[in-house]
Amino acid sequence: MHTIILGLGTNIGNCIENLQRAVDELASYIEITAVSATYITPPWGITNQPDYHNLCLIGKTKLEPETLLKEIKYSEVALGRRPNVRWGPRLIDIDILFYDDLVMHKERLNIPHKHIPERAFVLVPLKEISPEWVHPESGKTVAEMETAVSKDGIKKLETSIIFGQPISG
Ligand code: A4P
Ligand code: MG
Repeated sequence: MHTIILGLGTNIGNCIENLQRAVDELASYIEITAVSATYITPPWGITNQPDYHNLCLIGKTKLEPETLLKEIKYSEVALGRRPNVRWGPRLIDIDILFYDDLVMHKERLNIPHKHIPERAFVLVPLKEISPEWVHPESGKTVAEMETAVSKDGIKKLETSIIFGQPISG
């Protein structure tokens, strides 16, 4: 089994519901072992768009990286994502942040995800669930990277996303 870390973001519609549905969908092919709290974060990249809700999760999977990306892209569409501009508003965005300690740079798949060290919206939730994870290219831990970024405007929400429990009803 491989250990993977995913980053989820949304800034359209009912963001908590979007994240819960995404986690439920991912649980159909990833064994989720930890989910961070949800954080409200200022938009990065294109700044004139609504704030995001972000979280990170850790999971285990047998899927190879390309197959995992394909599944994730299907999931984004199944959850209702429509094509949009790069870094623009989205119903759900699921990024592969890390895959074991793999380093792989291809046109359609970069692991680790390219912008991790610059993004508080990734590092703040990630530090909560995996502070000692080491970036395989820089050798820095998540906690070290998180200390180096501005956390301005980031707020932790009290509502938790439920995972690893039988769906009732
Ligand atoms: N791709 C390459 N590597 C990966 C990877 N590790 N994981 C390719 C997932 N996808 C990867 O992604 C475009 C293509 O990237 C994919 O088809 C895949 O082949 P996309 O999700 O379709 O497009 P995108 O998300 O608009 O582009 P990109 O460059 O992935 O943007 P990001 O980095 O995902 O940024 N601000 C806040 N506060 N919170 C956010 O969550 N998100 C973004 C999107 C911008 N600003 C944000 C947030
Ligand atoms: Mg993306």
